[in-house]
This record gives sequence, structure tokens and C-alpha cells, in this order.
Amino acid sequence: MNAILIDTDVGTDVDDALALALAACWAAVDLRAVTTVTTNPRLRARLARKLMLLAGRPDVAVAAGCGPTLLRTKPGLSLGHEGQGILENSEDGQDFHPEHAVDLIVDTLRNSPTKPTLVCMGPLTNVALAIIKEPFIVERLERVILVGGCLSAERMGGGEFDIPEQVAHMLEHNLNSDGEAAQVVWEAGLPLLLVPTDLTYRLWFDEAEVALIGSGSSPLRQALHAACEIWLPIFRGLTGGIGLPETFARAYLHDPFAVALAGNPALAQTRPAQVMLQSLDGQLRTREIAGGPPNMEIVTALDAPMAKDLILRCLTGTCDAADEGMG
Ligand SMILES: [Ca+2]
Repeated sequence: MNAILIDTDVGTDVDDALALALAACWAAVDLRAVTTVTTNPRLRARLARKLMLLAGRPDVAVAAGCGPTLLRTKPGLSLGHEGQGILENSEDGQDFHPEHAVDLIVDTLRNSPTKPTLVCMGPLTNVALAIIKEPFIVERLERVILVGGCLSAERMGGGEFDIPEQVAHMLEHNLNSDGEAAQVVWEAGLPLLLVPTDLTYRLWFDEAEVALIGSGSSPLRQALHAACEIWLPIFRGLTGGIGLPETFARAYLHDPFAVALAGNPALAQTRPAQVMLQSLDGQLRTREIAGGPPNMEIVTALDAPMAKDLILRCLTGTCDAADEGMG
């Protein structure tokens, strides 16, 4: 089984919560630790901890990490709804791990008998700081799955939406939110696997699928459903503000896909590539250099129906079993 660590900005977009539930409940991955990053990291740690408890996984250590970016050059994204639908009172999730996220990442890697996979679902501040603090961790990772980057605006629209180049890069959150941290991660010599967001924007739960998650009585499913319902109108407002149609605002599965891929590599086609970071118009952009010496693997295609089926089946089946103490 694949040992995994997750670094997440759970709480803003709902996809991190779905991904954490998947990782906690799915037998194909062995979730060892969860660390949180970006503005309000302690609130995000409470959320992750609560999700682990709802999933019947009190054994998974959850630690809070960096709020500000590595060089404190940018405010993080926090919209005010974080925690709603999942945290019920001020005590909920407070018993997360006392160590800082960076130390939990380092200690988990130092003590792991096998090389785990690190799944990065948020800005890369914690990961960059962990590398700076303890460079040995680079050798202790089997793979680092990065959710982020945009390699094709056209592919992001999928023939359904006409997304201008600048808007496509605006929709890329993780690398853009802490460019200096991304640069550290880029240059560290890690075994990176990039899951570009222009591909994961082609994977989402429709309204019926969101409703299906809420149709179960388990507290975990109820919490996930509530978080989806809270997020979607907020996302509609955000994407409307940058000129995208209402229909674009869906429950996208960026982060759940990364977990699914950690447990089942057959969900994607990958190849080596050279991907560089470039600053343009205040944005951090990812660009593949054709023919350049590879610095990572990139996902070039994903099996959306198979991935969605796996994620949905786990969230509506195995998660129930976990709630009942059978997981
Ligand atoms: Ca995320």
C-alpha cells in the first residue's frame, strides 16, 4: 500500500475536504499525516482533524503549518466561510498535533520505513520550508504529486468554455499563491509529478453527484455535502467576477484526483518534461519547454470517468463503512 502525506489548504475550495475523506477511507493509500498551509492554518488543521475523526481515522496526525507565504510577499486566500458545514463548535478539531507542520513532515519522513508519496494540494510554503530546514527529506520521498500549474488555457476550457490565457493562469491557485516557495520546490531535485489544473478542470461532480454524497446519513457525508453546498455559490461569485459563465462554477475534483492517482497510477498518462516557472503580468506561469531536459513528470491525460467513478464510489461507500467502524 502507498504511504502518503498530504499538505493541504483545506477549507476554501471544497475539493481538499473531498480529497482528505478519500485518502482517509480508501484502502489503496496509507494516509500517515496531514499538514495545513496558507491563511488561518490552525483553523484548517481543525477542519482536517475533524474530517479524520468523522472518517474513523483518529490515528492520522494533523498539524498546522505556515499562514503567510515564504517571503511574506502576498496575502493568502481566506474567504471567511472556512470551517462552515464541517466544524460545529469552538472545540471541534482542536486536538490536532502540537508540532508545526514542517516538523511533522520532517519527522514522518525521517521515521518512515518506506519512502512515502507527498501530495501537495495547496500553496507550497510548508514544503519549501521543510526542504530548506532539512534537505535530507528530498531523498526520503518516493514521489511528490503537485496539484498546480496550467500548461494550456485551451485544454482548461475543454471546448466548452473559451478561457483567455490570463484567466486560465488566474484560475491556477497553488503555485501562484507562493511563487518563491514554488521556486524552492522546483529547484530541490524532488521526484515531481505535476497534475496541471487545466486537466483537473475537466473533472467535476455535477449537481446530482453532489446530492448523492448528501443522500447518506453518515456524519462524514453530511459534512462533505454541506461544504459543497456552501462553496458552490461562493465559487460562482468568484468566477463570475473574472468573466466566466455561471455554468463554470462546479465542484471540481483537483485534489481528489491527486489522491486517486497516488493510489492508482493507471488513472493518468504521464511523461517526462521540462516545465519552467515564469513571472508575467504579476502572475506565476508554468510553461513546458519542448525538448528541454526533463525536470519532472507531467500528467498529459487523465481518465476522467474512471477517476470520478472511483472517487464517488469511495465517498459514498467506503466512507460509510468507516463511519460505522468497519473501515
Ligand atoms: Ca487545495
